[in-house]
Amino acid sequence: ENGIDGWLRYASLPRDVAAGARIPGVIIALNDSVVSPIFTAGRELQKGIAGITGVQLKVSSTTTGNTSSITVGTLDSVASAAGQVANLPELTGDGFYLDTTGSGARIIGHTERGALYGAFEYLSMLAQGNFSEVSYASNPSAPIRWANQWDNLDGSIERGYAGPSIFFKNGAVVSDLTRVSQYARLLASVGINGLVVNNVNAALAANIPLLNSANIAGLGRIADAMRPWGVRLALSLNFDAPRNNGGLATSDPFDSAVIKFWDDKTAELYRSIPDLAGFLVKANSEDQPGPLTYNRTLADGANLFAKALKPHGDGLVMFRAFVYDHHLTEDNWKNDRANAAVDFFKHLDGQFDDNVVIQIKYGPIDFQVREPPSPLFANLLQSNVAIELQVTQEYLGQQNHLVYLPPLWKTILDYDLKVEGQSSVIGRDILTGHRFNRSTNGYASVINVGTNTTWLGHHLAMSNFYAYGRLAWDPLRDETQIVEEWAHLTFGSDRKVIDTITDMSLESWPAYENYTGNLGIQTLTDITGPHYGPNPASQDGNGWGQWTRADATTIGMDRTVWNGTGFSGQYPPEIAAKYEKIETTPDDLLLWFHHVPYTQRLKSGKTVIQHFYDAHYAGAETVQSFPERWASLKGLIDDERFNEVAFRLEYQTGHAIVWRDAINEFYRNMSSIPDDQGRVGNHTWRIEAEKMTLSGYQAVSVTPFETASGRK
Ligand code: BDP
Repeated sequence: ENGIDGWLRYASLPRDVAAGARIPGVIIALNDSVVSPIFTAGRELQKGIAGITGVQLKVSSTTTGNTSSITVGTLDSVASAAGQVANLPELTGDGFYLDTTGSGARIIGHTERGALYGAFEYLSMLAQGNFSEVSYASNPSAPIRWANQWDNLDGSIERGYAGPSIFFKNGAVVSDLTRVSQYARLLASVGINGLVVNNVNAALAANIPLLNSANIAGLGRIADAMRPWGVRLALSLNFDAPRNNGGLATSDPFDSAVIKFWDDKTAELYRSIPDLAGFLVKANSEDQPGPLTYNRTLADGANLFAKALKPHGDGLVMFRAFVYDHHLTEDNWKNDRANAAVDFFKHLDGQFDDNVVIQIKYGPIDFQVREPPSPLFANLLQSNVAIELQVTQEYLGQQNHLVYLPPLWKTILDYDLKVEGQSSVIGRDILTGHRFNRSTNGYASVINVGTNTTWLGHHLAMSNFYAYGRLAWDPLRDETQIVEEWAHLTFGSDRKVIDTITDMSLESWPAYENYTGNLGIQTLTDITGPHYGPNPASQDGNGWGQWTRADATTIGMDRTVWNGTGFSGQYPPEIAAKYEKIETTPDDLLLWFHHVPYTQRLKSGKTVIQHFYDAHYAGAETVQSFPERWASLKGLIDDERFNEVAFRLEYQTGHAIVWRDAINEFYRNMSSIPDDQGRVGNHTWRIEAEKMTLSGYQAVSVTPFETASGRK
């Protein structure tokens, strides 16, 4: 059990449970083309049922007499093989109908991809020992359900924590694409239908050869490997490719040679990838080129690609709203990176072509442990939008820490922005397209799997991948139910195993927030490096704009309209009014919106500084219990995964203490206010290196000082 099958293990059911199985006699998959998701569904059903129940079924592509069958197809193919389907509920998008009443099972997709999703749903039921009779339709909340990989052509992955790329090596597409089809299988099983395979930083020198003919052929092979799973390939583009690859003097989107370059390149891509899903563009941000470089608007840039895609079908331009100046100066009190997305995009609303989608990070800064929702969701009423999440745990422990993310995502998806005074819940109303009548909205998440057999580096991190797909399909789904289901599929039916993993997972994000950055101050990791360990000092005094504005007496960013950066005014009036005042701002975002003394009282009655101290102790204490709770599962799951997870949880307990003490010491040092419990500085549970007998080592001074005791 090395993790390679993720939640698709199809482990055999315990004998007593398997005894209840009603397995039809044959699988009928109504398309025999090997690239069809329906063909794939037939094979997957065969494999899954054999694993789960031990029954080896035949797969046929035509109806076979009277034997009870599992029939999988689209509405048309099922109707022509077995007659009209009566009382079929409404199907939309990649939706499916699953009917297990009677002697067989019928799986009907609104699209071929939908049929495959229905097969996975049926297998998920069986794998959980559920043989009940069901008859229902399930439709996706939105058409765009994509994953993003930040893979570079040299095989490295930006913010990837599980080894090198499964797609690229040494400047080219790898020859063995086995892992790519395995990845596509996992993606398809949770309803993901598009994958951007390369880094958004497409103008990095290493990535410039992406559009040469050998690589376009390689991308075609990747698309071929994913097609049977209904996963379409998309690419991140370098805005300066006309200059870098086309030998032109400019990349100005209005220049006719530039337009021709993109038209020709797009046509060439479609020859290799006939079902290309589209492009992802990071423009004018963090040193990437873009239309502003040529005095054109961001909309002009996005529409350039939209027009190149248009003649070929339904390809989309995912244009990122992550545009900001990373050379901001702190001298001006009003400078605020959080304002950037609305400042750059609001006035362009209505100017994007209909196949452009604005891809918006969940919060206004950058995947922090807690952020308010991006106000851009309330400011684009005439544009397609998608939310951008991160499964890869940049800022959030890099898969060395267990952090189950759906509770964080839910703070955004369940948020009601009350646009124009009407209910505007981000997941339910905005991303579905219902609120502003959009038909091309949805989801993207940076996943960044690598060649490690665990995919993400930590077996337990896979719940985030699984949950991402589930929530993109249905943002109203309950995060507890999702992790229980995932744990059942991944580790088996033992109740203690499921409950322990579920409880630890649900406690993990609040704990991580507690031992990193509290009250909306952001994660407090280093800013210029790997975004991993504690380094609160690095937050200020740089151009990136993730500032805390902490000094000897006060902390927090004043983002009010009346006195601060004006950010709160980017929300609709009701929301803006709430954040404008300290009294109505919830504690967990206090320091996001306000600059206050360390002695400011929270709604809880504690001061800000004492909350910091207490939260850091509480968070670290929660994760100290993880190894012991995990140890109680020994023998209930396989040793290989048991040991690997135990190792990571043990590491997390240690790193949580490093975090706890580093942040507490830093702010005690800065504020000179002692912990009223007398703990800070005492390093409970810690063994100091300088107290050990060191052989072959010597103590040295450490920067930042607070990450070591006694500064050594
Ligand atoms: C930041 C990452 C950087 C990405 C950037 C982005 O640190 O690696 O390139 O976001 O999303 O969080 O473009």
